[in-house]
Amino acid sequence: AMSVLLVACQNDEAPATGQAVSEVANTQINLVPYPTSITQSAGHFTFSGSVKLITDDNAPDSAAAISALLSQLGIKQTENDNAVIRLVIDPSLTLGDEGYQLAINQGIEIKAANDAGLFYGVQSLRQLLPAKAQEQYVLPHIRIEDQPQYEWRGSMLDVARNFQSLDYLKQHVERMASFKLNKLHLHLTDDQGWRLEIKSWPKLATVGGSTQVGGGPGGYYTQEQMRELVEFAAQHQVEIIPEIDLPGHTQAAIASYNELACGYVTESPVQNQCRDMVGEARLGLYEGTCVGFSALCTSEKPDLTYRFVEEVLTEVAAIFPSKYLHIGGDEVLNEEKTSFAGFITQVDKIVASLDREVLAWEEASKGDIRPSSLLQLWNDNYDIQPALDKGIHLVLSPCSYTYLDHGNYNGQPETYTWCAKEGVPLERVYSLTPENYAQAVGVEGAMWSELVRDEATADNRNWPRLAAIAEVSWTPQAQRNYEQFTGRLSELRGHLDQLNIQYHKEAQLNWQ
Ligand code: TNX
Repeated sequence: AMSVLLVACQNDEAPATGQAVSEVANTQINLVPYPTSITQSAGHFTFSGSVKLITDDNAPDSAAAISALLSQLGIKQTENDNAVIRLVIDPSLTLGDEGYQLAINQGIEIKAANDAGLFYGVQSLRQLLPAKAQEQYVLPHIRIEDQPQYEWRGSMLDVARNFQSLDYLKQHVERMASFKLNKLHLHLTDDQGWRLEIKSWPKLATVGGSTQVGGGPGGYYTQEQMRELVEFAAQHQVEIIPEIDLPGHTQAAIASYNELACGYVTESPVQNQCRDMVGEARLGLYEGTCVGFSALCTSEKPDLTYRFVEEVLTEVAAIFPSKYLHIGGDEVLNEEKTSFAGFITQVDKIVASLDREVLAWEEASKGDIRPSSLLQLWNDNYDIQPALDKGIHLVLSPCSYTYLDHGNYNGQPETYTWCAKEGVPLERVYSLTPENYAQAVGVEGAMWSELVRDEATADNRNWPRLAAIAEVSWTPQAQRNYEQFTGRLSELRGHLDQLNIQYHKEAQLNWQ
């Protein structure tokens, strides 16, 4: 009772900055993604260099997150402080698996039914507080109730075309978490690189991982490193979704084990400059950017092919605890070599035997996969209806809204334009309306990396557009408004700086 009284006294003080209370009551609340409901009332809560922090023993991730936030701002934790921040698990809350309630009044209290919800409450508090340490913090009296509309709020990194360091992946996880994104899809294998150690097929990594687009050293992750990432991500409420792209996009595997290939390539790859890929199959490493030419030789060598797939996926499942294993399935131009539909059906059986579900690109709808599978939609006009009729749900990555390897603006150098001639600007990303798609579980931004050679470029392509992906997947349509979104996001520039993000200096956010 004593401390409650002290807290109350502290909050009756006028803010040192001298604003009138009525002004504070109208504070613009710069949260991205925008929460379900905000109720602001007159008054403010003020604290300075220290707080008393009470966390919940059953919620280690949110406890770590709030401690990290306080130490970032140089706010000390003291036992008998008047200012109290409290995180409490309250199983009676009905805000879903990820929802939370954040109340700022006599102090700060975050409630949720579990650690994930509390963690997201902390992320909101992080955005309400200034990016950098200040002498005094003044927060409006506010009550936020919040929960996501969609369970899948994803970011895909293509680490196959160009390798990214483990440290960069961890950084990316932290940045995602601060915008409440929760699925990091790693495109681990492709023609230009195999990035995951597989102990039963060791050359996949040592040979298949030894280069990248344009040449260069490539690289791969050991299983131990990936386990470390999985754990780190879980502490940030991010699930790692591994993708092993099959049966096409497999040149790195073929270069490692030539016997996986048929002798020749029949279909010509889509792009004109790739016509000469037809003919005798390549057996070496590939550093170009053609797609669709490589394939496992399922039709002629089923035993070898399925043994390969089963041994690889068994190791993958042992590293990554995700419910879904992404098996690729995109852009196979030599369908008869791979017996494409039958192959997908068979791989689903392998995945089922591992107690997992299939996630695959939309073309995999040609196979007979379980209704519990997910398909990732990428062509804006693909006929996915037959899969929907089976009960299959969708991860939405329609390329003209979510392909972040396309330009932030019309004509941005080193970007693709095949899906959208004028690029995929922030406003375009924000205009995606997942509510218009049946059976969607959420949205994912895809950052293919043929043209992304370094971390600065990866950051530039992902940010700030991933913030729009976060809002369209978290916030219901009735509460989305581009003008307000840019107003809020624009104010969070310092927070992006704090995360060392080398974002695109978006003109619509006045970030020049
Ligand atoms: C298509 S979309 C691909 C990738 C490329 C990308 C480039 C899809 C499932 N596959 O292999 O990297 O275009 O934008």
